[in-house]
Amino acid sequence: MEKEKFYITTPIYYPSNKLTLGNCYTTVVCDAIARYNKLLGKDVFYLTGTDEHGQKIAGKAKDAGKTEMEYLNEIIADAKELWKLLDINYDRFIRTTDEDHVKVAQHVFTELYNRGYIYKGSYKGKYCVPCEAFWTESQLVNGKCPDCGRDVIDQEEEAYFFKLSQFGDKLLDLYKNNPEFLEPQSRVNEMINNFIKPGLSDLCVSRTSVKWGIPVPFDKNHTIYVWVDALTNYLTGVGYLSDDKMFNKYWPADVHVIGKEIVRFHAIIWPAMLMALDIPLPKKVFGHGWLLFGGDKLSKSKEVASKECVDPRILAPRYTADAVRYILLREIPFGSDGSYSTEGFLNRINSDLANNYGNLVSRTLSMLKKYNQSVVPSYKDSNDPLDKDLINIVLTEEQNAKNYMKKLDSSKALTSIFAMFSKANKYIEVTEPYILAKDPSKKERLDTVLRNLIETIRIGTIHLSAFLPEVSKKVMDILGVEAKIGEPKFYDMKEGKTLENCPILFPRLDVQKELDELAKL
Ligand code: ME8
Repeated sequence: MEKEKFYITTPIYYPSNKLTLGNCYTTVVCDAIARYNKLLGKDVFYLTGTDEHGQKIAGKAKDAGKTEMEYLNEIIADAKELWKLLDINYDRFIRTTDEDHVKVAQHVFTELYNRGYIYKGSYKGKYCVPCEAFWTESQLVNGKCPDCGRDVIDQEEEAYFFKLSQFGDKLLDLYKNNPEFLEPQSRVNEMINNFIKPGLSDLCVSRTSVKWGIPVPFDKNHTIYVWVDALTNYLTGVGYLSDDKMFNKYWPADVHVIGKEIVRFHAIIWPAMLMALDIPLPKKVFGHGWLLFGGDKLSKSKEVASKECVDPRILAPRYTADAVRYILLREIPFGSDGSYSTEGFLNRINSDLANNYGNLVSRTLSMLKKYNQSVVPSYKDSNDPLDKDLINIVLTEEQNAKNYMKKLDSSKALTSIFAMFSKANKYIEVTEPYILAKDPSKKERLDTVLRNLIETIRIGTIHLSAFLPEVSKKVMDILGVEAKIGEPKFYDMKEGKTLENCPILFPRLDVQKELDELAKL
């Protein structure tokens, strides 16, 4: 039987500077969703990459005394290193300077023009001469250029426009008929009230003043507006124009995961472009909230004012990729904003990873070694309410985790998985295997208790492997189980198998000492 496909994308990030922990957030969330869908047996394609055109990048390269490509290649190399460091398992890293992408962006532009959706007009705006950039009135800061703070002048240039104004009703129908197209629901109201109801204007989609861009193929004085160029990456990434078989398999995307500030590009401009091209629309756009640092959104151009350590290049080697992934996935209720603090991060490592999960695995395996020579024991179906309660919670939370992941909610799914581990730790306290071990007549009961613990670790860890791949792999290797979510089944371990002992998974941290050391870095 052919596997069900699942195509997921992150935004393509601006490589104007090194990527931030904010960019890591979306990439880690998408990685966990991609891995989870693989566990469910789907054929997954995960696309991420970089959005490399525009005046800002050209300016940055110039300031650094480099060509655009030299400047970009360094940042892209760093981004790829970062994704390796965080165990990101993407299928393609797309760059908008890739040859196949340039072709797609040019084809899309020409096709929209041939179909009568793009026309030539003139663009009036506020222009900053030194920055060579147009701004709208609302982008200006105290009437000056938001980038350099200098005066701007009124300027007019010849430009192409996309007939976005024709799509208001079609977009309203789309949101109405497909309530799952844009989530969370609050973003739909934002789009309708802030953009569609006031009336959509035609969109300027070419510039003569921006040189670092993809040329309009039939009018080489113009370059294609960066957002039109950028959005088409989602088509290029799965073989549009280059590999029909691949494109027909993966398109339409199952979900574009993006930050809430770029929802209007994905939920208004992008579907309008696709409708004009007669290409099926993505099934879902999910606009998540922001990771806040001391109340502020972190961005590439802004240093974090507080003394938080927010560099994943420091945090991941020091505390493991899994720990960084965990805090990003767990701390922000999906769809809303959430605050990051280093102290919160370190406390979570201690409470959830070391005390809850790490402790459960190490206690269980050391009891198994001590009381059963590390051999997986048989079990006896009992009517013991303690067993029933444990099994019931594990199977219920497993189903909850699956349901949450269907809604892309890794934060809640992790809460469910960790609820299994907490329950198992409590189960140790109430069943007291260390007391049972003292009485040879209780051997059968001891075996069942140990077996129940191992099965709980097995089930929880398989789910956990989408979120924390490194530590889960260690544990799954010890148990000798495959990373696969099948039909729910509590007893599934091979009896009689000898399990190796487990190294300490997450050492407990001295939070104050770590904070002091991080502050010195
Ligand atoms: O917007 N919290 O690129 P970009 C959560 N090139 N997510 C954050 C975040 C934070 N503090 N900071 C960044 C662009 N992000 C365009 C996209 S797509 C066709 C073109 C994440 O480098 C979040 O996903 O500014 C946000 O939408 C994205 O990075 C912005 O990345």
